[in-house]
Amino acid sequence: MRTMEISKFTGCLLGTAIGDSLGAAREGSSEIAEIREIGPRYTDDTAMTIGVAESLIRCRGFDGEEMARRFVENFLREPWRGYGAGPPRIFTMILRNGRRWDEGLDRELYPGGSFGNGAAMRVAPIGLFYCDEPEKLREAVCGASRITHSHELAIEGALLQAHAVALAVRTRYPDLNREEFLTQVKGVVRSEVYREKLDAAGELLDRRADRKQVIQRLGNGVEAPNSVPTAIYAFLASEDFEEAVVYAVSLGGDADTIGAMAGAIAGAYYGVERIPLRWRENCENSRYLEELAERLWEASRVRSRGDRSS
Ligand code: RVK
Ligand code: MG
Ligand code: MG
Repeated sequence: MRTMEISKFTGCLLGTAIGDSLGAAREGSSEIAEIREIGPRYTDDTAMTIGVAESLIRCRGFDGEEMARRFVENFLREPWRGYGAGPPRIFTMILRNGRRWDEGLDRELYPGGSFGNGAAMRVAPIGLFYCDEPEKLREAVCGASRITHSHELAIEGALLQAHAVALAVRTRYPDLNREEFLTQVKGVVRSEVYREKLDAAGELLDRRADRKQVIQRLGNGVEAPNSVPTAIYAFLASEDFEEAVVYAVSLGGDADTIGAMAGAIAGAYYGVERIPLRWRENCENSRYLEELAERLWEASRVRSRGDRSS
């Protein structure tokens, strides 16, 4: 059990970095045959995923103030990771102006807050950590999103992605039932836009649609509703890890992020040993990501043991 769970946690974090690096290296190509090698660097998606994992480990669960501090510190160390427009401005408000993490600071940048995919792209460690506690998962995802993304659509996108990761961890390879997976994640969303997208994903899976139709119906943009369902679809439309991330990246648009999210779900289902060795060896910081996955798994076990004994 231990070995399988750690393999899934590791697959998820490495899968994020690999999908991200593959998308970052894509350079406009949409020909599947040309998308084979990952780039030397991952981007903000993985950098922020690392911040979420580090914070969960250190606090043995979600702590908004500490997670925001981790985001700021990691950003200051590597500001060149290709962050979205909003988060660095929010980090400045926290750092220089002493603003609190839970003030909904993104509402000062976007009317109603940001619905970018930045909350969903980094949420995978929460899906891992709370994989068998849906209520705690929801609470942590909402809190972690609000640091930079308080728009309902960004939060729902992050919830959907976190639940997809949690479900992928709980689904033993090769037992995936694609229809059942889609039905279960659909149960998490409340807004019409996500329900419609997930319904469309089911129809597209049934008729083995081409990429043009997939992009048209699901989207490939930087907005959460135009990328989270697309990443879930890429996972479900594929037969192995490699196909899932290559397909996700081939859809273009926000390729690093759709690649990262598809990679997180696929890695959590297939486990690290089913990720091609050449990618595992060439992925930036892979040793640290592996170590982080193991520590996250240990922290999640300690926490659930603590819950049972209290
Ligand atoms: C560079 C109108 C809105 C909006 C609103 C749009 C990295 C804006 C990663 C904004 C990801 C963009 C990506 C991103 C993650 C959001 N009205 N437009 N209310 N809310 N947008 O700034 O962390 O690549 O066009 O919050 O979500 O790889 O520029 O950043 O691809 O979404 O950035 O939203 O970005 P932000 P983010
Ligand atoms: Mg990025
Ligand atoms: Mg991106």
